[in-house]
Amino acid sequence: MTYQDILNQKISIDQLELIVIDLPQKGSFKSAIGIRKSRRAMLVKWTDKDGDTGYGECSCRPDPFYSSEFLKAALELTKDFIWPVAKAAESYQNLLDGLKKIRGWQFTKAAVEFALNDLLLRKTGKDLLSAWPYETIKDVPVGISLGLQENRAALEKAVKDAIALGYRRLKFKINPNSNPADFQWIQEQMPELYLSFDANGSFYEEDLALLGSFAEMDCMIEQPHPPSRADIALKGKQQIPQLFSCLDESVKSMGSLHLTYQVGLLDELNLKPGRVGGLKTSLEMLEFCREKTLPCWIGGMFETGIGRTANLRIASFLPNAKAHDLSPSHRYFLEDLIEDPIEMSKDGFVDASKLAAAKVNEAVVKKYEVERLILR
Ligand code: OSB
Ligand code: MG
Repeated sequence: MTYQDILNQKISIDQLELIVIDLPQKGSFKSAIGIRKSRRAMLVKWTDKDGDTGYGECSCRPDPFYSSEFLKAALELTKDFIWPVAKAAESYQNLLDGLKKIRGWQFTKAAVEFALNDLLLRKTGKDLLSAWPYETIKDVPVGISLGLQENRAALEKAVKDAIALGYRRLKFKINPNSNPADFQWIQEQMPELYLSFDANGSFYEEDLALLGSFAEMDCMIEQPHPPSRADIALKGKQQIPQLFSCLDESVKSMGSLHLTYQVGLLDELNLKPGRVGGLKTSLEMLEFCREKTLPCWIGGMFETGIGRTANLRIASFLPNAKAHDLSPSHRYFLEDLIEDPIEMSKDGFVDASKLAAAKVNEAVVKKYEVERLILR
């Protein structure tokens, strides 16, 4: 089956289950967005007329502080606007055409597309990814995203622990209260470690001087400015020529990918398949990055094993990525929702050759379930 065949084959739907889970985290995580202690997410379970099933994970946050999309509203949107589209869809392509009419709501639309793709993979052994005509790599390199730390000692400990665990890249959350001097020792002691920062859009015009001090460190800075403030981003690029900017929140669609690249704001792409609206768009973005030789890697939103598995499979199509924000299950959770938790080797790789459809542990899902809506 070719890629096109997958998009065109006949599909059906009997019911769509929206399952809200609240998965406890091992510890809290602080960024410019806020503090997080558990992972609240919506799982989408698609059951077709033969009783075959597939899962997708909606990885938007419970609040509108990363993007405008938030969990409660994702449920409403799915119930009122996605369900009718899914019910009427006769093919994968049909579903995408229907979803296209819904403006925004990328994470929510993506969850439904991923559920269908997962169903096809389980049912036929073929999905959009296995039909994607490019080579994959076996060992996917993994990086860690480290939250804002209370003080220098905590930061030192976080760095040492992450290095000891084998992570291939360390990404530090920063905000305008962060001090570049707190990070300089890392570069001095470990010159081979490439420094990355993530500001989650927290730097405004009055913070450009501080951003400049960070940029001087020869590092990558993810999403320096709010996604709605291209004006500040353009100024920042003008005033800080050495700024190497990786975009996350700003790239929500093919259109914003083209635009940010064209105007010179995009030096590297953090591709979150949910944020850009789904799997097919993600693959189009990989194609774009390949053509432009634009560095690209897969980002994370603290996904459970369901979302991580799908994201890892996409990451295996990026042979040149330094590392992805795809840390193993035990990094955030005491217990994951899948049968075989994602493991990372001592030198920071996840074996992607064995990845297929995630085996969902329904008992664990039940344990952490807080709400279930059945649409039929
Ligand atoms: O900005 O990359 C981000 C998590 C939630 C929301 C935004 C971001 C993140 C992360 C976590 O950095 C990365 C991960 O899932 O390991
Ligand atoms: Mg980010």
